Amino acid sequence: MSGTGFFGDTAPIRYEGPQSANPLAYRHYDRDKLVLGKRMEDHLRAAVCYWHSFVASGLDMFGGATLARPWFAADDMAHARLKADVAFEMFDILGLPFFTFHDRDIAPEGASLAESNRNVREIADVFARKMETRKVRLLWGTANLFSARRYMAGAATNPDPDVFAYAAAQVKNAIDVTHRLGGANYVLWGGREGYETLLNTDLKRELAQLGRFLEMVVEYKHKIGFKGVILIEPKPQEPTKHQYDFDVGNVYGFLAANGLANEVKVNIEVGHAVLAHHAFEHEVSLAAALGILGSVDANRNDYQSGWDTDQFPNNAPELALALHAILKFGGLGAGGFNFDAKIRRQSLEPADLLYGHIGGMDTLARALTAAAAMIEDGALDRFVAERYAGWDRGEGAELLAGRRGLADLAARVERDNLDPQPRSGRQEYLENLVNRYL
Ligand code: XUL
Ligand code: CO
Repeated sequence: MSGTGFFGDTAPIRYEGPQSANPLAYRHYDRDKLVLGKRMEDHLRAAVCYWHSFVASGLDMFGGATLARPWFAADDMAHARLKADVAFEMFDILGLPFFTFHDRDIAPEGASLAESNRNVREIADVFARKMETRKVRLLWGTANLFSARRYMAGAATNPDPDVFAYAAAQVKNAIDVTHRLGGANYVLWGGREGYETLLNTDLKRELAQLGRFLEMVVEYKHKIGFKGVILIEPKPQEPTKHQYDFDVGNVYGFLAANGLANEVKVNIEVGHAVLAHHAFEHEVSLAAALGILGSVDANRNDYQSGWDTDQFPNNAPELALALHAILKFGGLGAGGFNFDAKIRRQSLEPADLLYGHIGGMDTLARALTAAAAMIEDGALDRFVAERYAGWDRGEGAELLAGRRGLADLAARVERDNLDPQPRSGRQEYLENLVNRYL
């Protein structure tokens, strides 16, 4: 037993292969294994997230905390340090390459924003020291602009410009800290950037405020030389009735309208896609097509309750289709797979945190392996390429290049008596093909 002793004498989790019955071993996640010429670890760039693992207490809408953690005893700096110690012990045990956090996850709120920001910087110093002797890196940092009462009517989209200013001061500090820790990205999730009712909401103003806020974030990033990617995380609703960053399509429109489509990408969460009535692979494919695919918040939702349940991923077929889209796009670049996932409120033991992450990693590894097989075999991609081949040559290519107009086409169709014959879309054949890789 070493350090805080929270995880007892648990040894670092190792890859033991699919036959292993050891619940504290990876059965599919083999970090050094080459997949399409790249290490599994470098494909997935998995991150442990601070809030679900070290802040969530098991509280739900009907009941209070169920998880007893030694660092819950007081909301002060000493307990924030203890929490950091345990967090890094878990990073060591899991051997995952990244972590993520909100400012409020890591340090207590002070009597003023100056004090709160100072607390965050102090714990970031603790992180920096721990990172000197470890390989673990920061995938992204973010600011919590949704829990405090002051943000109940929004942060950037608040009717009161003082709340906008307060949020800006908090975000500046969070970007500074992310920069200082070498973060690969910075995330903005607008949980309160929306409305409860249009009866009290000036939608046009709020969208303009949100645009200006994002512009300020991008300006500041360049000013300090932060090289990480700015990411927006779409979510349609919850906590508010409607959130402006509804889904990938909405975020793209917002970025394009504000001239920021080349500056900002998206962090796509599986459960949020489900809440927006999209398949996860739809959101990933759309972001890839629009050139804004940034990172992934890996989890799964309970399809029955319809809530944002943030469960650990265990649906390899669902993730395999998204990973196929990601591999076709050329990978996530600076992004990765952050486990925006928490253990259930009856999962009381420290080991439950490990089981959640181990299962999540094995699910991602299985999905990656299946997606790589789809790419290597090439049958799926060949089918689609063949289906659209007409657009690569002759009149199809001329059309896209803008060298034909309505009148040209009308003349040609009538002259040649054109009568296009439909071809099978072969959905069942393709579904069977996908099942061969899983
Ligand atoms: C909330 C959510 C957040 C963001 C970061 O649904 O996903 O935890 O990932 O603020
Ligand atoms: Co998330």
